[in-house]
Amino acid sequence: MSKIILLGMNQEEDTKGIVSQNENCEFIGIEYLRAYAQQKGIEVKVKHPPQDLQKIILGKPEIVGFSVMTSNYEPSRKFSKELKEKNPNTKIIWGGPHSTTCNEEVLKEGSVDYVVLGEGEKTFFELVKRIQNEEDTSNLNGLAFYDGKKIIKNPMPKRLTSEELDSIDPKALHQLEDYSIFFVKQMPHSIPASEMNFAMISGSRGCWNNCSFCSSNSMWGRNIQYRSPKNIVNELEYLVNEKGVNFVFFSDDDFLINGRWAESIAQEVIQRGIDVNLHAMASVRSSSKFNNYDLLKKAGIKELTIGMETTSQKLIDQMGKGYDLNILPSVANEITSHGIHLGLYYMLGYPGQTKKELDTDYEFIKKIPFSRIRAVFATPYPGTALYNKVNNENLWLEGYQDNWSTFTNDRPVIKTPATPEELINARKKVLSLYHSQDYVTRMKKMYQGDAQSKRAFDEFQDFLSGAIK
Ligand code: B12
Ligand code: SF4
Repeated sequence: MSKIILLGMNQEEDTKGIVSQNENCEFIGIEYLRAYAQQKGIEVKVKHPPQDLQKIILGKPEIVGFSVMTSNYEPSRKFSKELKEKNPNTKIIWGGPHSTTCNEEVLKEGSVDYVVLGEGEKTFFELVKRIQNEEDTSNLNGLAFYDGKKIIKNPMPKRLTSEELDSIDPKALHQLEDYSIFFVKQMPHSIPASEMNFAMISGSRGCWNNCSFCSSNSMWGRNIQYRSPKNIVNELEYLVNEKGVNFVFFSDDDFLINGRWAESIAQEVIQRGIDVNLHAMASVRSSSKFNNYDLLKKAGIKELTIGMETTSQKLIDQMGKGYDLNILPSVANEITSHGIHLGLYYMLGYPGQTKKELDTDYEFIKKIPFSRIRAVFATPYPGTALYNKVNNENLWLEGYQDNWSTFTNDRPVIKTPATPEELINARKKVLSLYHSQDYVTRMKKMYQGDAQSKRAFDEFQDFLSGAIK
């Protein structure tokens, strides 16, 4: 058993929920920690999801790190507690968005020794080194811990530079043998989930915006660090050639915010003749300014998912999304006119949302040529303006305040003028657009002559019949 282990636990609640049963992805954050430490001579094992927890306990590891989002807080807490009780000498370190924003609550639980705040590579490496050398850890930037009397929270560390990010070797980053364990079921095109060998690539860190519901900002601030296009494509090439990966999800918050950078990546992919299905996310604003979709299509970008979130201008403004709803149809048509599938992020149940607004959403979305819609219930993640608003105005639905394991996006948790039943029905109604003649005709037109895409569509229809009743 390895002495240092990093874990990404699965969420326990809503595992049958429409969003939650959709995907199983690489926890790229802990892969980065492992790669960075390994390049500096410290061996670390990554397990996501961990298969045999008892085996980990019996192995008496020296250090165990947990990557914690709100949705997997509860299983991470439970296992940390058990681990600490059975192996009091094991040092337990938490990191990730939930640990960063809720570090005090996490440390008060008692089983976590250290919380690493924000970007983790430098702090994690230095912390492990100091633990192993029995050196003082108390002045380490990016660290929160309990000193026996109070919780100490040191300043955030300096972010990794582009050069430092580029220095992480893709071979050290992606060490799994089998990428077929990962899937995204709700991709009705390009490649069936059952045939996916799926990996994540993180080309940049941080986002320019500060949307009220998003915790990206409390992790990274608003400063974006980009890796170089060549370095990103080295990673892609390695995944495709050495690991048999055929589907890659760019986890960048806004892939198109720097259009030149996105174009350079696409040019490099085309020049090297890499054949792979790519997916990226972008904001409505950046995609409205981008004008080289043909290039993206040639490079293998099969879907671009944009952060629409709602179709009420009032709510768009309250969310701080900063786009004009009137541009959305033309952005959507522009993307699809180049043969790129359009994905929509759609959020229901934002404070103040009425049944009438939900009906308007449906009518609006009906006219947008989407291939995929990811419909989630607004969820106030700690560290966000939305969380503060819901707390200050006591907008929690009964039983949900800080009930972290229910924060899966698969159920309403906020009080709105629309009732929870109306929200759930509105989501079903929007998702029923997948069965509409319009949608089926549109998809058939897009996959014409492409047998793999046709299989993807058929498999998606099977998934739908189980997921949306
Ligand atoms: C890509 C992505 C996904 C992917 C992949 C998720 C995955 N398993 O990795 C998909 C689409 C599947 C997804 C799903 C969900 N996601 Co998501 N996702 C992202 C996104 C955009 C990028 C994540 C990423 O790859 N970052 C790049 C890596 C390098 O950073 P990182 O993972 O944060 O890791 C660094 C640090 O956090 C830290 N760190 C992380 N773990 C650890 C552990 C230790 C021990 C240490 C020391 C440090 C450390 O060091 C790492 C390296 O610097 C982020 C937003 C963001 N910008 O981070 C949201 C984000 C992480 N997701 C979020 C949410 C809510 C979800 C869902 C719950 C939503 C849903 N129900 O649909 C699900 C949860 C699924 C699950 N259980 O895995 C939230 C989390 C908020 C919160 N407080 O929990 C985020 C922050 C976005 C937001 N809305 O605010 N997501
Ligand atoms: S644009 Fe996306 S990643 Fe950036 S703050 Fe808004 S929701 Fe978060």
